[in-house]
Amino acid sequence: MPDKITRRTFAQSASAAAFGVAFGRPPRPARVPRNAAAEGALTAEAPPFPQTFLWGTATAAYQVEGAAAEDGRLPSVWDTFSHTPGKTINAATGDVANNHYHLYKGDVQLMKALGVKGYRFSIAWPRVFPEGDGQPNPKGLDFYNRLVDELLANGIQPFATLYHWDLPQSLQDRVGGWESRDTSKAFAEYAGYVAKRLSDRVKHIFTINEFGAFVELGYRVGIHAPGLKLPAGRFNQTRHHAVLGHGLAVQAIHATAAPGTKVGLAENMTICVPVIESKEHIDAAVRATREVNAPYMTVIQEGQYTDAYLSNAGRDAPKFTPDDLKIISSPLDFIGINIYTPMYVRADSNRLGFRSVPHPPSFPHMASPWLFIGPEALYWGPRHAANIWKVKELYITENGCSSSDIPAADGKVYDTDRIMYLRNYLTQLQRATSEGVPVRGYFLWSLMDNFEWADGYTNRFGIHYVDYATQKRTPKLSADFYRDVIARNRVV
Ligand code: PNW
Repeated sequence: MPDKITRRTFAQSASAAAFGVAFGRPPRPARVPRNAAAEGALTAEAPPFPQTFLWGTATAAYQVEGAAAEDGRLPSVWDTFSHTPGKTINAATGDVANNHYHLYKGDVQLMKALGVKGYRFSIAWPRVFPEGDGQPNPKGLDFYNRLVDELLANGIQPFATLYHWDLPQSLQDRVGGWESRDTSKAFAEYAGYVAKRLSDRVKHIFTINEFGAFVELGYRVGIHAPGLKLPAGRFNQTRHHAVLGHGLAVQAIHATAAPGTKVGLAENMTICVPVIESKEHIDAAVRATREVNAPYMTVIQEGQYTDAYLSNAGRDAPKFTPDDLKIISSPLDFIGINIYTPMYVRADSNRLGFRSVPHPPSFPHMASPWLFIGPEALYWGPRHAANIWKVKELYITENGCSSSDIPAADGKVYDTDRIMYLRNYLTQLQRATSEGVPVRGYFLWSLMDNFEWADGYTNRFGIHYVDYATQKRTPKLSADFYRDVIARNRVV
């Protein structure tokens, strides 16, 4: 009888055991499992994160807010770029995005349901200073007053980023954006203005998000706003003005903010992972970390461009004064690192003492082709920062991944690949905290699907699915996973 065969086949299969299904036998009485492998039992608990560990989620203004022309906001370089034919997939723009500008209260409730204690969002410079400098627009800042109050009323700490790539278009037009020192100065003015008005409630302020993305992709590769492909000399000067803007902003914030306000940055520094965890390769990864991050994190931490960076650039090296370097390396209260993917490094007898090892074609990645899966990045990133630069307070300011995210018949997204990614990365983060690496919190990118820059709305990074036609948000399976991680303060 087919029925019998089916039963026997199932009874022998591992999946039946896993589901606790007992065919043809009376159910066993409930019992306390003796070991973790017992049917239906929870596995042995993973070790916990520190008790005060801060779990959070992150978004950025242009990716979620919409309301692009409301309450006095003027265009940013991303409005211009996304409205230029051919620059984003399906000509997507952030005109409406997730309409977070109007739906923020519901979005705060999504966070509350997850149990997060921190929210990292960014402030749109062109809402606060529509032309970048000159006249401020108090109505624009009011949105962030409302958002911050709503977060605090729900027990969620606000972590504000001042620059997540939406440079006021007027500054691009008038002075060439970050190609000019005038933009660095305007940024500091804006930073001081915001810090003065929000720091009674916002205790952590990030200056700039990801030099390593917006400068490189926007001014050299040309696939992000403002879409330029500058020659090396002008490009290196642009890099310099970006870190200078950061340093000037740190000083402006410290000068104007309420006592106790902490200032940092959120950088996607290249995470150098030793190919094998042996002394020679670990030493090589340390050397590589300083060198490959020379134009941004290293100069910010050390107040010097590395010799190799300057000599490689030769005549194209940035022009700077000793005073610039002092400003750039203004002491920070903490640093944030955005971590998605590793760069593997091995020891080498060349001049630099290391070599990067490219990913072989079969190396697995998530839906975004650049997002290679390397969980150890979440261990080595903070460990290198703490060891090399003696950083005392660290946050993982972004980590997460894209997935195909196709809703099932019941409307839910069963993103087991995202859970696989998060579970493995978080295991490595726990390894770091258990060794005493001072990581104080983790912000999952992202709270919800959003405008993924040049990829438009095609690559989804959220743990809530967004139906853009209705603006309905639905928790994915990964949101259930993250809620459990937070509740139990350990990897589940
Ligand atoms: C970060 N890469 O960007 C940004 O901070 C977010 O705004 C963005 O949505 C998120 O990561 C996901 O992409 C990156 O090509 C963009 O390696 C590109 C890269 C890395 C990060």
